[in-house]
Parts: sequence; C-alpha cells; structure tokens
Amino acid sequence: MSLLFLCPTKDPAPWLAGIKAADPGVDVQVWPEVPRPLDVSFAVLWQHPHNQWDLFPNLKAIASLGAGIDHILQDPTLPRHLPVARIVDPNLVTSMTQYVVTAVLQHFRDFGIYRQQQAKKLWQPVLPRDIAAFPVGIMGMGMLGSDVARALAALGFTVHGWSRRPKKHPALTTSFAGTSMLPAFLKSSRMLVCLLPLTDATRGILNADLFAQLPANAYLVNVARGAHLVTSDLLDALDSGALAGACLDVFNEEPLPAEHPFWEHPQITITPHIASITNPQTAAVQVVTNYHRANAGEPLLHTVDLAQQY
Ligand code: NDP
Ligand code: OXD
Repeated sequence: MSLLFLCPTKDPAPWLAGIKAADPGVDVQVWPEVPRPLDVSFAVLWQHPHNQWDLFPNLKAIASLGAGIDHILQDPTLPRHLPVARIVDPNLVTSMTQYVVTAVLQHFRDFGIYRQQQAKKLWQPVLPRDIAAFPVGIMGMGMLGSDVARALAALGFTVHGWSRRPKKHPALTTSFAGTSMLPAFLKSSRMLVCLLPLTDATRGILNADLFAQLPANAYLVNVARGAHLVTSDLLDALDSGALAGACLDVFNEEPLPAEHPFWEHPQITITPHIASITNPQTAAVQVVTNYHRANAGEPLLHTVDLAQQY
C-alpha cells in the first residue's frame, strides 16, 4: 500500500512532514518519482497531469488537496468509479471567514475612499454607511459559507444565504434555495459573496444578468473560482456603475497575467488565491485517515457526490 502525492504545483515537503507526523508508517511516493506504481492505493491530487491512471491499477480512492474538486473533475480520464474526498478543515474555514470579513468591512468602512484620499493627502471624512442598508448575500452555504454567515451576522450585518437546498441557520435572515429563488436573493444582496463550488450549474454564474438583479452600487467578493465570473461582464458592470467594486481572490488564469485589465482597475481589489490555504499540518491528518480507510475498504471522510460535482 502506498500514498501517491500527485500535486505538481505544490511543495511536497510540508505535506510529507504532516503525513509522517500523523503516521510514520505510511509509504509515500511523490510524483513524478513513482518507483512502485503497483503499490499505489490512494492518490492526493492538485492540478494533476491527466492520463496517468493506467499506471496505478490498484488505486482505491482519490483525495483533493483542497476544498474544491473542480480541478479533479476537469480530467476526462478520471476513473469515475473511485470515491473522491476533499479537505474539510477548521483552519480552512477560519481563514476563509477572516478573508471575507476583511473584504466586506474594507468596502463597508470605505477604506478604498480613504486610500485614494491618502494618496492626495486629503482629510475628508465621509458619512459612515448605515449597516441596515448593506445586507450581505452569500452564494453557497456549505462548510465555508455558513461560517462566513455566522461571523458577518455577529458583526451586525443582515445576512441572506443561497444554496441548492434550504438551510436552517441561525445567522440567516433568509435562506433562499434553488434557481427560482435566485432573483429574490440577489435583490436583497447589497454585498454579494460567492462561495459556490465550480460545477456545470455554477460556471459563469457571476454574469451581466446576475449583476443587473443586484441593488445599485452592489459590491462583489469572489473567493470561489475564477470561472464563476465572466470577466467582460464584471468590467462592464463596474464601468456602468451597476457595481461599486469587487474583491477577487480567484481567476480563470492563475497567476493573473500581467496584461489582464483587472490589475489596474481602480475598483478591483486583487489577492493571489490566498483567501484560505490548506494547512498541511492539520489537513494531513485527514489525508492519512482516508488513506487507511481506503485500504481497509471503509467509506472515506468528506466524500463528494460526483453526480452533483461537489
Ligand atoms: P461545500 O460543498 O461545503 O458547499 C457548497 C455550497 O454551495 C452548498 O451550500 C451548496 O448547496 C451550494 N451549491 C452548490 N451548487 C449550487 C447550485 N447550483 N445552486 C445553489 N447553491 C449551490 O463547499 P465549501 O464551502 O467547502 O467550499 C466552497 C468553494 O470554495 C470550494 O468549492 C472552492 O471552490 C472554494 N474555495 C476557495 C478557496 C480560496 O482560497 N479562494 C479555499 C477553499 C475553497 P447545498 O448546501 O444545498 O448542497
Ligand atoms: C481549495 C482552494 O479549493 O485552495 O481548497 O481553492
């Protein structure tokens, strides 16, 4: 039995240390050096090369190195009969909540305006915004979205959630569910946070039609995936004044190319996909647990529903 680390864009060192700390007995092979492919029973993936699967006929299960599995489903050669797990980790949740609260507050408390004033050495207080006029809508009320809702409600924001199925969540003023309730949800969202998984149903969802249904001067925070957002529609919505601004952590192409119009847009704040980075120390424990479960023929923790794509 062997665990394959198939993550070409990640430094394996902290993961190997985390796995060894969780269980020194686990045999780990790090792609592309895989001297014993027939031993591989469990593979951990992040942006993996496709067409590798014939090399590992004894593979029993797959895990994503992060919360999202869209990067795995992009592989048309994926062995679809195998269970796929993802990372669900309290550190990932806390870190995402910190990021979204920061993004929402920097807009709500006018930090953009004061940064511009500072550049011109201007001392011009603007009237504080009324929190009641700034309800936050969270698209995706899963592991991450539900904690973001909790934290924003604790700060006094009215919070609405949108998910596939309705939620009973104490922080939500309203739980909207399904496409039929999307218009009402958008109408109530002066600040919109996208925390949806990337699926066939959600790709390109942040588009002109959606922006047109938000209240005037709405603010967008996209921390989910770049492919949720239609680039030209965001630029048009900012230029027309339909949107006041956007804070973006994820992009269609990462790193964001130097010539991309987002870089220099005064109403866009950019961060380099750091909203919540999987912590190898804590997440490795879950990977090792799933490795043992897969080898024992037991169900994995945090499996995804491949039919729903999340
Ligand atoms: P979950 O799977 O726990 O939650 C997903 C939520 O989205 C659920 O509430 C689900 O509804 C809802 N949803 C899915 N499809 C639809 C749909 N078609 N219409 C309406 N709602 C839908 O995911 P997480 O909270 O763990 O993570 C969300 C995403 O965040 C990840 O997939 C990843 O892309 C991104 N992410 C980004 C990071 C970053 O650093 N920028 C870090 C980690 C994750 P229901 O509850 O009804 O099933
Ligand atoms: C994830 C991410 O999905 O880092 O975990 O985006």
